[in-house]
Amino acid sequence: MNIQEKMEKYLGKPVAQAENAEIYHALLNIVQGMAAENERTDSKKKVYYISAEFLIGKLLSNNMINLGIYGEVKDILEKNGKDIGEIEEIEPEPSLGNGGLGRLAACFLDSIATLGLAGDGIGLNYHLGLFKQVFENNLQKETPNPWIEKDSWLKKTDVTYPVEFKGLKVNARMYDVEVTGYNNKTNKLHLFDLDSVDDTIVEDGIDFNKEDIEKNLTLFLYPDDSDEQGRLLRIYQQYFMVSSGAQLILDECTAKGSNLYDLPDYAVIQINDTHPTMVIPELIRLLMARGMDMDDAIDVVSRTCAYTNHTILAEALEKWPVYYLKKVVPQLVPIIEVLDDKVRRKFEDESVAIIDRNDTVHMAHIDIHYGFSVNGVAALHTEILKNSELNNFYKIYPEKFNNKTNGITFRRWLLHCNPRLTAFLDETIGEGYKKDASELEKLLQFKDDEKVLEKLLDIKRKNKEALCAYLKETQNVEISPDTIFDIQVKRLHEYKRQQLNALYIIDKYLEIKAGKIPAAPVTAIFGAKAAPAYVIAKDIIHLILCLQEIINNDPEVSPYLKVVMVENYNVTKAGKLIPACDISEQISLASKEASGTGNMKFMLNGAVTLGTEDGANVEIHECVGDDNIFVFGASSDEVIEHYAKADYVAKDYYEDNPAIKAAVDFITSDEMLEVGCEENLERLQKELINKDWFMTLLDFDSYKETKEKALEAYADRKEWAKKALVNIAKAGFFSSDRTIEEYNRDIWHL
Ligand code: 26Q
Repeated sequence: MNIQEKMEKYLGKPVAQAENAEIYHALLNIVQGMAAENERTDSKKKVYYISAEFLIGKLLSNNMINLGIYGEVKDILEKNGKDIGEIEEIEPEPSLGNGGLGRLAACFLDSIATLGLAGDGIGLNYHLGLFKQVFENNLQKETPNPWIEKDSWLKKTDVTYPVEFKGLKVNARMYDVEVTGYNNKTNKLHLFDLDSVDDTIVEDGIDFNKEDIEKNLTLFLYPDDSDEQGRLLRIYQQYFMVSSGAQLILDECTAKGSNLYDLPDYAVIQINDTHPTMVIPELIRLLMARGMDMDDAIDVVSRTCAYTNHTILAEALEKWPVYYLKKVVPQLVPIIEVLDDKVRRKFEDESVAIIDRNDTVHMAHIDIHYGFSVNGVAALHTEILKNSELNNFYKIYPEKFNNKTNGITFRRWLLHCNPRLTAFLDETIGEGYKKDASELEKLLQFKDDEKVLEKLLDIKRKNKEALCAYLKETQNVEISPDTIFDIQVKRLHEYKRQQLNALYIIDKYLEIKAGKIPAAPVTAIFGAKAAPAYVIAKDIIHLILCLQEIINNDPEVSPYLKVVMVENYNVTKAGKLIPACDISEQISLASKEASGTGNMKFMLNGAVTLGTEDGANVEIHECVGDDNIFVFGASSDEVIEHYAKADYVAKDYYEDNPAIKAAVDFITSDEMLEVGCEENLERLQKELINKDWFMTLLDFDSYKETKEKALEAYADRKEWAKKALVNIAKAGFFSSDRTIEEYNRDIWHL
């Protein structure tokens, strides 16, 4: 049966007569069938990528691309008067992650399957993804974000495991999502869930009531904030995930013939940040329950587990009071105490202890002592871990530390999101780059080819027009493709410095009002969710929304400058924004962004980076050279020194620099107060003047100067097209296929 026949068999009618929703369900069903037929047969050793987040995004089109049927389906739909874009709209987006870390896990699953490696994901089946963001009165409001329908990518399995908490025993059920490889076999993402979760309750802050936990356990994904509320439920979630995952791993390995003493020959567990760290004591506990000595169990587990660190922000490193663990998982506490005791016997240094003097468990310390590998996610980040943040551990275990610079899957972030560029690359350099991303460098030979450069500009133009139409339809904003699209999309966090971009916009607004007309009109586009309890982050969103209202409605200014805050930024919207970008804003305070992966997506789609020497920006800079990136700001060494000496005083910059003063003062001007809330704006202004922990004002001049250079450079269209070409050509290094090959070569050894 061909695909059209399969569709019509499922539909019971011709494609032309079916509704979009019916077609979506038909395709879902067909794709699931094809994916299942392609299932990988297990090899002896397998990697388990365990993560509290898998930000997989919509799956239909990506799976069709990977199965090689996307073009055919698109044609069938077209012939029957249907549009694949409209079918894609029907699929709800599973937002099972906060941002970079969760999206990285999704890209990795794609690459593991594409490279034909045996590797499955283990995570949680949240019923509500990260909240849906709506704007009201220029403020962010959070609303529930359900995604599970009767018919979805989730397949209920018969696999269940008992999970025991203090005073409560539950059953975990495994659901599987198929992970298709590009022209290759299908792996699995295992998501554990409770059968008893109640989707109708949307409340936070539960107590120890058994029923509460049974109804709530997998209901929510926790936003990456430092909110105290609900932290206990997070421990419940984490333990539920790792206990089910550990039981699955032991079952699969024993079924393949492991006697458990040889577990490392059968399994390697990659721990995605500290969220799954309890898998270490839990595995030790389960091995002991199966008759192993504690020392043997510790040794086996230590040779099975590897840890990835994704942050150096102290406030994001997970620490749990022993008292919390005693309340939820008392069975792990004696094990963690032994692990701590062994560390304390070996090392006098208090800073490497697992349980500190305040009876708090440092989760990362468990991973480092009792895992065999510790990796950072970009070269600079790994160096900072080794030389400062984790230096005391590096001195003990230099051989454990290694770098794995992040990557992105080109199937989603090029083939799917940018079909125009993909088709052009196919024609120009052949299709080899789809399996070997380094072949993108073939494009370099066309660096001076006028036709190629024109074509790249033409593709960008069309992508910008498509984005204009999309924003008009979804948000009723009008922007022009004749302006420079300057885009900053990522989670809202002070260290990522959306406020620096906003201060630049205010400065520009004030210049235009004073009669200084810019040479090139700019559209500044933002997209960002702030964690609900992160007050200053929400104030920054408020600032941007107020600027949007003031600037876009000012006839003197809006011909030259517009601001768009895209509502509910998510994976789907990223796919529409990134191909339309001219300037990619990557402006975190140097040393603070572990890697960034948005930076790579923009580069691959021919945007030019305006960025600090932070995270993977440093490697992007090395790849494209000085002429094809705009770099500004204090270096990470300078920043680290400022922190060490505590010598950065924001107020000095505010008082000594008239442009900074004017921009910061504007935050509470009459114009702003007319559209905004005094409380929020004043709080943000005070924060910038009196604290500015992420040194926004320090980099303001350098940012402004460099951004002006980028905007000027844009005017020379041919030179700009060359920059875009070099960025695309050099993006091969940032394929997650390369990253996964390195994980396998250095850590997993599959
Ligand atoms: C912790 C405790 C309680 C509740 C939530 C959390 C929590 C949840 C998510 C803490 C952190 C996260 C996510 C972190 C994250 O996304 N880090 C990003 O990881 C990317 C992939 O490596 C990097 O590219 C980014 O630089 C890094 O910020």
